Amino acid sequence: MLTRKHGVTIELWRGDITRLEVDAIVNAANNGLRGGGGVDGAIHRAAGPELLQACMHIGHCPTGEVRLTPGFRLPCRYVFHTVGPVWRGGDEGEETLLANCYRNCLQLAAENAVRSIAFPAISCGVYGFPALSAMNIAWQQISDWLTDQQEHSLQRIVLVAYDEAVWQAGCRVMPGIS
Ligand code: AR6
Repeated sequence: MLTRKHGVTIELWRGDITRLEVDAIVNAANNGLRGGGGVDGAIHRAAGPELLQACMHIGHCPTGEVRLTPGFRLPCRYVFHTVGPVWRGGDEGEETLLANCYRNCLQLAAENAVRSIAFPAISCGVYGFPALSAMNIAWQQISDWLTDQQEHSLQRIVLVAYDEAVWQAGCRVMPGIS
């Protein structure tokens, strides 16, 4: 499923993010950048042990922020490690923190001349964020960011739906071709 905004192609794609040939993929990491399960585990397995070494060198990443490493054995050039919020019912700033993840990744992409970037559904697995609300935030942030930016390098943004709940939520949130 695909749409366009300000000349940028935005896709909802079903599959494993580690297989995508894009300039940068986003990892849904933890504050310690120590690897883990879910998409984090898949990215570390595909990238090889150098990725964990690079993450350990960086150390810590606050929730909502992002840190960059090379992609090592992945087909992408960069991995953007962002830390989504743990869902605690919605009264602890979770929506703002998730929005920060998307905005900070887009900003980092522009700073590194990234033309294509793929996002997993940050926080929608172990961290328990409701998929529909998370996909709404993702779409809103991408849309607002593209509207705000006069000039940037991005040509393609992929929202990766790995599970059915995220796919269904993405289909509801993404507008048709415009
Ligand atoms: N490609 C794309 N998306 C995936 C893949 C994949 N290979 N594997 C899982 N997903 P999660 P979180 C989806 O739990 O909720 C880790 O242990 C998955 O279906 O990976 O942000 C970290 O170290 C879900 O929709 O991330 C942290 O401790 C989405 O990715 C913690 O989990 C996010 O699920 C972060 O939790």
